Formats: sequence, structure tokens, C-alpha cells
Amino acid sequence: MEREYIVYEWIEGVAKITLNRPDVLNCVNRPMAVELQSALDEADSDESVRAILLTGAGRAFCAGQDLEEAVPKDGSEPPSIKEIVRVSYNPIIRRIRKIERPFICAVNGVAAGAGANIALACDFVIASSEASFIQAFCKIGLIPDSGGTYFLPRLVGLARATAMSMLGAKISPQLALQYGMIFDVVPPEKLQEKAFALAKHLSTQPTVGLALIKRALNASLHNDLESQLELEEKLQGKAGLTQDYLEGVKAFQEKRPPNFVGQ
Ligand code: T3D
Repeated sequence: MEREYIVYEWIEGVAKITLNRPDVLNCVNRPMAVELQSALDEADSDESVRAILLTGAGRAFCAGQDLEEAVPKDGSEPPSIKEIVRVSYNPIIRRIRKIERPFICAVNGVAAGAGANIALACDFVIASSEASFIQAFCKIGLIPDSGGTYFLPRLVGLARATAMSMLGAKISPQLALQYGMIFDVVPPEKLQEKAFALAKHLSTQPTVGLALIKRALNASLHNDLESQLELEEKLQGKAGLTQDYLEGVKAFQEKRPPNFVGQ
């Protein structure tokens, strides 16, 4: 698929996906949402992709929904907001959680509205020290979508999730780190290097094992202990059948670094 608003690159086993509408802070219009969904599908269907890195071009990560598209200035009929959420955002969030590869989000600048919540749905969020997170929805009469009302309270607790959602304040990456919302904060000039190094590292790890960890952690967000213990038993059984498990144990016994093949 030809893509205008998304750059897709395969780099040493890592699919790097860049949101690319820098003039409007990478805000998401319908074509961009379609292209992002197709880029995620391309990464998912490529077995040589063992980690996925998401970032933004220019000074922002993503300013959420394109408000020019949501409410056209020329007075033409706006698309239904419910429909935008259904066809643009929900499929992106589902893919980020269901695609069983580690997702690393390099938040290079402001992440607002759906842009913030696309980042928070990823497995690792590394932010530039000049980035920010804004649950901007309340400022225009909307509610956090793109999984915001699901992930935020689980990441930071109900009190902080409520404050962020109802006040829409700009959250610094340092505060986000302190709250447990993100994984790391790095200087802006180091962001892409550090995020790629993490993605590259993950791409050399036991890919099936990491996929099963993601599946177990997804389920833990709603399971009780008994169900989770049963799931762990089942998934550990699968992990123990992989080539990489045998290689990991063998490498340990032979006192050498493992060579994981991702199977
Ligand atoms: O249909 C639906 O609405 C349902 C889906 C909802 C999901 C959502 O994401 S709702 C939330 C939508 N996003 C926002 O409300 C954020 C809007 N943007 C901002 O508040 C600010 O731009 C930022 C705080 C993110 C950054 O501020 P600043 O001062 O660094 O930049 P700026 O000057 O405001 O923006 C630069 C340009 O990007 C500017 O265009 P211009 O004046 O240079 O031609 C601005 O209009 C444009 N831009 C930024 N965000 C959006 C946008 N254009 C359209 N839509 C945007 N979301």
C-alpha cells in the first residue's frame, strides 16, 4: 500500500512506524488511521519483524484526532464521532494489544488526546524529556477514548486518572515516569537511539516467550488470581516447548550468551 502519512521501515528485525504529518503535529485524519492500521498489519504478517517501534516526525508525537476533519470549518456535515472512534481508533488500539510483538513507543514531543492513549497502549513508552502527555478530550467536551479510560486508571490509579481526564493538564514526562505511566525519560537527542536500541534488543530475545508474556499480562488486567494461575500454567507449557527455551537453558549451562531464533 502506498502511504502518504505513515513511514514504514524494516530495520534489522524492527518495524519502525513513523506518524508523518509534522505540520499539524501528526494529528490523525481518516487516511492516516487507515495507513497506520495497514502498517501494523504489515508488521504483524512479517515473521522477520520481532519488535515494533512507533514514533512521530517533527516536534510532536501526535496531537490526537484531526479537529479540522472532525468539525470542518467550511460548515460541511461532520463525520459521526462515534464512527471515527469505531473505524479509526479502536482498531489501532486492538492491534497494539493483540499483535504479539513488543511495541516500543518513542514519544518525541507532545502526545495529546488519542495520541497520548495510542502511546499508553504500547508495551514500553520512552519519552523525550521535552515531551508531554495531555488528556485533551475534556477541553472539547469529549471523554478519553483509544483505551484511555481503560489503561489510565490501571497505570496511575483512579485519583490521578480522574484528575488527568477531567482537568486535561499537561503532564511532564518526569511526572509520568514518577506516576508509573511510562517506562523511561531520556534527553531528546538520545531518544531515537535509545528507543531503537531497546527495540533491537527485544528483537533478539525469545519472541514466542515475549508474545506469551504479553498475552498473560493482557489477561491479568481483568482476570482473578485463579484464572491467571491457570493461564500461566497453560502458557508456560507452550513457552517450554519452544526452541528458544532449550537454547536459553543450554546457553546457561554452557556459560555462553544465548542465540535466540524467535521460535
Ligand atoms: O472526532 C473526534 O473528535 C473523536 C475522536 C477523538 C480523539 C481525540 O484525539 S480528541 C482530542 C483532539 N486533540 C486535541 O484536542 C489537541 C489539539 N491540539 C492542541 O491542543 C495543541 O495543538 C497542542 C497542545 C497539542 C500543541 O500546542 P502547540 O502550541 O505546541 O501547537 P499548535 O500551534 O497548537 O499546533 C501547531 C499546528 O498544528 C497548528 O496549525 P497551524 O496554526 O500551524 O496551521 C494547529 O492548528 C495544528 N494542530 C494541532 N493539533 C491539531 C491540529 N490541527 C488539527 N487537529 C489537531 N488535533
